[in-house]
Amino acid sequence: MKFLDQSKVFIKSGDGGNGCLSFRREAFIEFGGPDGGDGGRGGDVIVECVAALNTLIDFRYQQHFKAQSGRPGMGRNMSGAGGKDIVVRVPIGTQIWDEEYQNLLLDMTVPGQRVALAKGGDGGYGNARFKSSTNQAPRKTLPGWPGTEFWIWLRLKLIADSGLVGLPNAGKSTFLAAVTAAKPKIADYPFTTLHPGLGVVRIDNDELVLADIPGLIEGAHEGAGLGDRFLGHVERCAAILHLVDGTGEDPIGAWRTVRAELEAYEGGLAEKTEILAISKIDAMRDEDVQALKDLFVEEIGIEPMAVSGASGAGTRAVLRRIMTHVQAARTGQPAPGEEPVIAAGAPEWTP
Ligand SMILES: Nc1nc2c(ncn2[C@@H]2O[C@H](COP(=O)(O)OP(=O)(O)OP(=O)(O)O)[C@@H](O)[C@H]2O)c(=O)[nH]1
Ligand SMILES: [Mg+2]
Repeated sequence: MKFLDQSKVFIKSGDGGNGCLSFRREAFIEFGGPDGGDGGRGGDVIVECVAALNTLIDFRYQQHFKAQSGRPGMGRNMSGAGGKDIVVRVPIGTQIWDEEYQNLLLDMTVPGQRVALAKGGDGGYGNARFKSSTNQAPRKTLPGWPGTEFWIWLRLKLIADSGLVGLPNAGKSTFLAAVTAAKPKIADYPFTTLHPGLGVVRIDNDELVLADIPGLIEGAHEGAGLGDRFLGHVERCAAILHLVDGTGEDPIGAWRTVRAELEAYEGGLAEKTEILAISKIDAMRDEDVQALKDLFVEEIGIEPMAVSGASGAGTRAVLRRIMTHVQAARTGQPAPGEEPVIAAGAPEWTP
């Protein structure tokens, strides 16, 4: 799937309605007068930042956003109705650039943030406005002011919904490659991944952004290996997927090492929901996978899931579980039936 992270969009605010030319004429009323009302204001084009979106994919189907024009004024001093605003909903992290891609107009970073990008034109005056002592019957009205129109670029810097953590060689990049269209470098040596990579996972008609983070090793918070400087990319994640190589020598120790680094990192990562999964299960016997699961339960009180990026086994279940957390985070509700895996009551351990 090709991932769209920028889109060109045409916006136009509503024209103002024309002012009205009208005179009061009623039986038995001797002196009518001008009573043409003003035109209504045109609608604005409003950009709104929405937490429930994470791609610009919708702009592939709609590139034109036009607000409604104001209605003309009417007799009896009635103003025309204002035009309806149109709202362009964009994901968090969307930047809005001018047509030439030279000037950053807006940076949409806070859910609920709303900015009127193009104001609607004002309505024109009706002739009632032009009545004066010297002109009791003005025939002058003003047309509505036109709205503004221009092209903009939307550019989305992806923000990960979930991040992959683990020791080097845990199989993080292989997992990302298995579940997204991303093509990270994969190799049998530590620190293959030098920079975070992102991919979009499509599952059950929804999508989420998954980040592959360079491996952590003991002392990463002090700069060992590639350090923990990339963990900032997962600070806003709804859940962390922690992969532990099931074929490794000491999976429990591997888990502890990475946990210790997450705890030492001061971005609140330790409090995030962690989904723990044993990786590379295609290279393990079923009974060994089960024995390792049991060992995790015994040692740290957590039952891990089991996946293989190589064969795809277990990936769907893991993604579904991540998705429940992502959806919950988007709606602000706790994930159904899910407690954070690292619950407050989890057994103590010393790294
Ligand atoms: N059998 C098997 N091998 C795997 C699996 N996932 C990864 N590997 C192998 O493990 C090695 C490391 O895989 P990567 O995906 O590069 O690991 P990583 O966690 O991204 O490593 P770093 O980027 O160095 O942190 C490679 O040789 C992979 O082929 C798997 O599910 N099954
Ligand atoms: Mg990697």
